[in-house]
Amino acid sequence: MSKNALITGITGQDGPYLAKFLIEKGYNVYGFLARRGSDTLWRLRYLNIIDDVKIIDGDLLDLSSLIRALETSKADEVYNLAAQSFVGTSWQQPILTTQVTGFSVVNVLEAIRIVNNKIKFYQASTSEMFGKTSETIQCEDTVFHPRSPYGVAKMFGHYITINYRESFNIFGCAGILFNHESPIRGIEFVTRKVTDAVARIKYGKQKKVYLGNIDAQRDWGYAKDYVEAMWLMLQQDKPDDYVVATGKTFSVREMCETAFSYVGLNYKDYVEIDPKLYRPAEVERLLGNPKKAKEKLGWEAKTSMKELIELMAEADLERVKNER
Ligand code: NDP
Ligand code: GDR
Repeated sequence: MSKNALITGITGQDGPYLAKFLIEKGYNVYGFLARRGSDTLWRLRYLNIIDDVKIIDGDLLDLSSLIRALETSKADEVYNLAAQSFVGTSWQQPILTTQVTGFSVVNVLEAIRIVNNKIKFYQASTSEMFGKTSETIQCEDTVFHPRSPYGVAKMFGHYITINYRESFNIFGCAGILFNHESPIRGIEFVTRKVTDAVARIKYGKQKKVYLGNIDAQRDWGYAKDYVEAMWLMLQQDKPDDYVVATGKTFSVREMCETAFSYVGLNYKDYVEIDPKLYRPAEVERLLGNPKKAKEKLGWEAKTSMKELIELMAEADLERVKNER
């Protein structure tokens, strides 16, 4: 019999990639959808899965809607991807970020305890929790030192997942994912901001792109590769936590160089620094060690930073070309 999966954050970047992956595995996929004033389903259309995902209305802040979603979907697996996920915004809306990205995780876990504590649970933890780390390469045991309200909120989600595993025997796994991107990445994140700008500059629709700290370094992978790791965690005999990363790090500057040279341009002619885009506290460098995921899950990243940025630039060139 096919399994049922409920995905929160179905309208974000990762939700649709995970939904597509699970549909291909034969799952019945339910998407938990927060009501917004405008249409937020464009990514499901982009991946051609809009008719294959069953939508259930609800909000992470509303426990009753989570309980109803678990009952309606008869979920075997829950992937909690919903969050206020933009680090920059978390200083402007720290309380909302704490509630949605942090406290809401306990709502999902409580709903599981109430409805069926055999449901397997995936929590979207993050490398942002490492923050101001002194380790040159970060693994599951590296001490956390978050630098943003977002990172702090995610730490709550991380530890409450571990706590419900230890307290109530819930099959809860936290994936500590490093930055992952794709052609459907939100435009506010730096990779997509740059690949979109590259396309607009190439077609004469934009002159410059304004960035903040371009010396920050990140371990960037492809979202399509990373959703498989989420699923693999829930297929193991025992719940556990895993770092998911490529094991390579690049500066924002190097990422810009890659994106602009893809269309034959020099990033130095187009990138301007806007000090307003500097963050109140920066995470200077992240580099993940995916050894445990490789050994225990048999997972490894398939896409390099260069391949990723080029496929994103290609998708943005196509989009901008077709714009009226
Ligand atoms: P996105 O920001 O693209 O998506 C976030 C999703 O959460 C959206 O579907 C959004 O809905 C939904 N959401 C926000 N608030 C609520 C709410 N109150 N109730 C229900 N749904 C809500 O994130 P990604 O897809 O990039 O990331 C998925 C998860 O993984 C997030 O938790 C993120 O923090 C985490 N993560 C991401 C990494 C990355 O590099 N992408 C790395 C590590 C962790 P709407 O569109 O309607 O606002
Ligand atoms: P991050 O991603 O904060 O790592 O969080 P983002 O792409 O926003 O920033 C990466 C780095 O680039 C620097 N930067 C800029 N960032 C943005 N957005 N815009 C700019 O103009 C700019 N200029 C320089 C940033 O300062 C930073 O150092 C992402 C999110 O998906 C989180 O939800 C997730 O948990 C982490 O990745 C892992």
